[in-house]
Amino acid sequence: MKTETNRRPAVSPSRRSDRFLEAMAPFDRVVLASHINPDPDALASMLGIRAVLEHRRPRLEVTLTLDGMLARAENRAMVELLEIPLVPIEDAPRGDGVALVMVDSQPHTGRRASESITPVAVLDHHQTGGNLDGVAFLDIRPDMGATSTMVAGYLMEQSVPLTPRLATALFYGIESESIGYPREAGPADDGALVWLFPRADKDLMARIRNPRLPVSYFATAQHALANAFLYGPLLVCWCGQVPQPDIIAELADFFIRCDQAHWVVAIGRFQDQIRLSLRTDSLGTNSGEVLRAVVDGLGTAGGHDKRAGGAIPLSDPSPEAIDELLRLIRRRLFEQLQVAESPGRRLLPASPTIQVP
Ligand SMILES: [Mn+2]
Repeated sequence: MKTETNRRPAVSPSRRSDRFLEAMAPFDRVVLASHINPDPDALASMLGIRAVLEHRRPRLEVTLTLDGMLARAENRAMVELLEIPLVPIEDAPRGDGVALVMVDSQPHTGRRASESITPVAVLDHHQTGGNLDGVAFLDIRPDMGATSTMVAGYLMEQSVPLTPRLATALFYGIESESIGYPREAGPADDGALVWLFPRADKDLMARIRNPRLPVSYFATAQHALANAFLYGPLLVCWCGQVPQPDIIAELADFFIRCDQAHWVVAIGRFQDQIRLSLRTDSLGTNSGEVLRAVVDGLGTAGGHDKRAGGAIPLSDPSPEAIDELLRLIRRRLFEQLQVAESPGRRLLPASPTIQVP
């Protein structure tokens, strides 16, 4: 009698989480990785996938990794308060029997420090156009507002018991990803938020949302306010040398609420890179594509409808070279956004200072 034990079943399991677990079956270790400088969605997604794996494969070893740094104070608070154990990506186990699972990111999109290993599984909600050759399991759903929403679905499907910390992480992962107006979230995200909220630790959540901020945060905000310029509907702010890279995105989110601006580009220097964040106040334009065109040949960029980020390595860090680069970026922005060339005007006059009262 012919055995068929080595053949895949004629009908694959229909639930995504079952197919994900099937892809993990040959492995005894799993390394979870995300994009560089992980955000709450990336961190929560790793935590959630670990919970799915630990529930269904208790003897599996699962490692969560950190690529780059925890930049935002909120992200550092999340990792500390929820006790998320992160191993630097370069120290993670590798080799035979180890499956790399990538969440909230895709291979070869410029969002990672190294691409030396092809993942076995990729879960993401971005339209980043990664190179997915050789990836056994794919779950990429651009209609989802957060990878955490997809992972919450896996937890529900697999009846994984939800700890308050995991619920807090996933709730914050979705919330922080869908903040602002118009919202980039849909019914699935809202359904997940409704499921998670009663189970989350609201005190921990409040502490994560409101971490203490260093003075350098306010200094960068001051620099950006003093160096914000309007070119028609485009607001460009120069943040200067920044203490951590995510503050550029934070300031872009701050300025897009300005009633004079429909587009915001925040630009700053972090180490040997120029970082950019692009925001728009309406849906229907692909910010990621706009920013990719702006940095074409200079660096990398990616993003969603309303929000995009990019980086340009500085080959020449002299002030003249940086000025030249900024002029080029501005010209390309005008072109991409069809904004007429104009000299630009300062958003704010110089701020008067008073004596220490
Ligand atoms: Mn995300």
